[in-house]
Amino acid sequence: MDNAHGMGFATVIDANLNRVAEGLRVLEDICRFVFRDAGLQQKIKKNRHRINTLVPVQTVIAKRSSLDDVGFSAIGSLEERRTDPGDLVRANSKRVQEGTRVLEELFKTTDITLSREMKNVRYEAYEYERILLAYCHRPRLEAGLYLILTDPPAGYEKMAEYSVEAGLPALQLRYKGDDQRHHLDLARRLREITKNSKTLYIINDRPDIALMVDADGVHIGQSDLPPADVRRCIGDQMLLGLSTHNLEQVNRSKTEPVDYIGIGPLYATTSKENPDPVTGPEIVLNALKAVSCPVVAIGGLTIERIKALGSGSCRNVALISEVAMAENPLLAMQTIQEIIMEKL
Ligand code: TZP
Ligand code: MG
Repeated sequence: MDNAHGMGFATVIDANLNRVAEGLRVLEDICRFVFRDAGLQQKIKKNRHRINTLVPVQTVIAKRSSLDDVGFSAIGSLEERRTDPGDLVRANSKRVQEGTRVLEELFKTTDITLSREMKNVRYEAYEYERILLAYCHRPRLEAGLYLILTDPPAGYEKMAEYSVEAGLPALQLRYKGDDQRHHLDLARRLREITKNSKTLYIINDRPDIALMVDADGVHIGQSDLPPADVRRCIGDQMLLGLSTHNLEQVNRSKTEPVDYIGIGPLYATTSKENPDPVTGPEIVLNALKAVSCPVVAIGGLTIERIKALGSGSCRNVALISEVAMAENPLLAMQTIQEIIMEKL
C-alpha cells in the first residue's frame, strides 16, 4: 500500500471510529435519560469506551478536517429531518452498524482480532436498536386522574366503563382478595372494557396476570419483586410503575427500569393496610425535581385537596375512595379530570 493510500485508509478508519462513537453516544444518552435502562446504558458505554481507546486521539484530531471532506454537506441534510424518537434510534443505530461494518472490513487487512471485535459491536448494536425501538413504542402515562379500583361499591366493571367514558389516562386493578381465578377473570373483563380506549390498563402487584390478560402495564411496591426482575418478565413494551414513600426511594428509582413512580401517602388514607408515614403534599415537587418520569401523587386525596395542590404537583393524581365513594362516580371522575387539566 503506498503512502497516499495509507493516509486514505487512516482517514476512513478515523471517520468510522468517530461515526460509531457518536452513534453509540446518542443511543447511550437516549437509554439513560429517556428510557432509564441502566443495564443497557452500561453495555453501550463499554463499547463506546472501547471504540474511543482505538483512536490515537491527539494525532488523528490534528489530521482531521471535516471541511475538506468531499462527502460533507452542512445544509439540507437528511439527518436534520428526524421526526420521532424512533427515527433517532434507527438513524443512530444505522451509523453504528454501518461504521462497524466498514471498520470490520478495513481491519481485516491489518488486525483480524480487531475486525472480529467490530463485528461483535455491530451485532450488539442490532440488539440495542431492537430494545430501544421497543421502548419507543411503550405507552406513556398522560396527565390526569389515575384511578385505582379496590372493591368499588359500584362494581369493577361499571367503574371501568365510567373510566373509559371519562377519558381517564389510567385505570389500575388493585384486587386484594385471595381468589386467584376470580382475579384473573376480573382482570380479563376489565381488559375487554378498556381495550382500544385511551385509558391505559394497569395491574397492581401481578406481572403474571398482566401478561396473561395483555394489560398495558404493571404497578409494584417497594416490597414486591424488584423492578429489574419484573421488567425482565414483562418485556420492553409494558409500562412499569413503582410506589415510593420518601425521597430516598424516589432517588433509588432513577436507577431502576420504571416508567413512572407513585409518591405518598400525601395525606392519611384508609384505603391501604399499614400505610407508610404521611409525606405531606410538598414531597411531590421534590420528587419531580429528582426524577424525569411522571410522578403520581397518591394518598388521602379529595377534590378539595387536589384543588389546593400547586399546579406543578397535580399532573398525575391517583385516587381510590374519593371516586369509589362518590354518589355519582362518573361525575366525580369527569370533575377531577377537568380540575387537573385546567391546572396544567
Ligand atoms: N398507596 C399509597 S396510599 C394508597 C396506596 C395504594 C391508597 C390511596 O387511596 P385513597 O383512598 O385515595 O387514599
Ligand atoms: Mg403491591
